[in-house]
Amino acid sequence: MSGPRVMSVGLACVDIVSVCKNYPEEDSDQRVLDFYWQKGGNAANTSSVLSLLGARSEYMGNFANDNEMRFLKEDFESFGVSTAHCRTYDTGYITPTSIIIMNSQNGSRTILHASKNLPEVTLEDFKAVDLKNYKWIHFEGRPCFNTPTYEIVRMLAHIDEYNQSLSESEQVQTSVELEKPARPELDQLLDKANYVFVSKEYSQNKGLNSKEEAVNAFVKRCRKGASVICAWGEDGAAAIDCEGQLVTSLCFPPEKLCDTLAAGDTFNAATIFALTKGTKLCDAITFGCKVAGAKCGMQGIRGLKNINLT
Ligand SMILES: Nc1ncnc2c1ncn2[C@@H]1O[C@H](COP(=O)(O)OP(=O)(O)OP(=O)(O)O)[C@@H](O)[C@H]1O
Ligand SMILES: *[C@@H]1O[C@H](CO)[C@@H](O)[C@H](O)[C@H]1NC(C)=O
Ligand SMILES: *[C@@H]1O[C@H](CO)[C@@H](O)[C@H](O)[C@H]1NC(C)=O
Ligand SMILES: CC(=O)N[C@H]1CO[C@H](CO)[C@@H](O)[C@@H]1O
Repeated sequence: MSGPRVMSVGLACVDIVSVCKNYPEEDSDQRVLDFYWQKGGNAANTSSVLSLLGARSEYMGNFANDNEMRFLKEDFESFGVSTAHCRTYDTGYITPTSIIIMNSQNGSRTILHASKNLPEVTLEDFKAVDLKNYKWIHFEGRPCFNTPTYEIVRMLAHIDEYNQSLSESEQVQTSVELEKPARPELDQLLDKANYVFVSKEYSQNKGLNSKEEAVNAFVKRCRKGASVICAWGEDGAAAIDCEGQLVTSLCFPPEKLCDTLAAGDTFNAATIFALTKGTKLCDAITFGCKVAGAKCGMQGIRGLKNINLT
């Protein structure tokens, strides 16, 4: 595969899904209708979609040394996503796993997260990445656990330092995704990257009630020349470009709505993909909405490999 290399840094986890006829009674015993494992995590999904669209895509995150990790590695491989810079922690760690009980009557999902503090990626690990091989590095806004330093901030500063002496075309572009509202530390990332993706949830939590309100508010906290992008479910997406211009896109509903999980990750991946090709921000978010809309019309994301967008 050729073309620019794109890295997504963040979490990969395993969702173990049991689809049940009804939500089970406590202490009962029954067969399930369906059972499967699925790779999850925002950065993991984003890197997979980038690869499906034709980017040279790499995922960077930490692995535990267990069967779930082997499942994840195989899954990344099946998407053609490199995991060359992932670090494996040997003993005492488990892959973050969610047990999901899906009620087939109404689709309700009961989720049990299991996470034993698999460490976050650190600047020290990230320094092994030869930045000259990458066009774009995307960071999932992760929580800052019990460490005194916020490693994502340090990694972004490291990229800035690298960029400083380079011409614009040689610089590595950076983006961050701020999705989960209950993490005030994510605010620190607003002015640290070139492109900032803020989610609807994240915006609503700050009292912002539309995609336009959101980008107008957040751009004031981004750094000079940065762009802010906000997807808003069926209301499409908005962005403010580096010149302060507001641009919007409608959503592109599929013929039949099938599965909206990971629509946000798909939007982010498709928008980044378009931007790496030099597409203008306005057209990039429209492409993002088209691909995300197509994703909503299919189960999972693999079908994105064959979509034909007009
Ligand atoms: N019902 C829908 N029909 C068509 N497109 C949709 C629909 N919902 C979301 N999208 C598209 O997906 C994009 C991303 O939406 P959004 O971020 O709100 O998804 P989400 O449901 O939060 O996804 P995730 O499950 O990844 O968190 C939107 O900009 C829109 O283009
Ligand atoms: C699904 O049904 C259960 C009761 O069986 C109910 O508690 C739950 O709120 C419902 N969820 C949704 C999403 O409708
Ligand atoms: C990742 O994508 C899968 C579908 O391929 C989905 O089930 C899962 O919820 C997604 N994870 C996130 C964090 O969006
Ligand atoms: C593309 C990009 O993010 N360039 C940044 C590289 O770092 C300098 C600071 O050292 C920023 O000013 C650029 O915006």
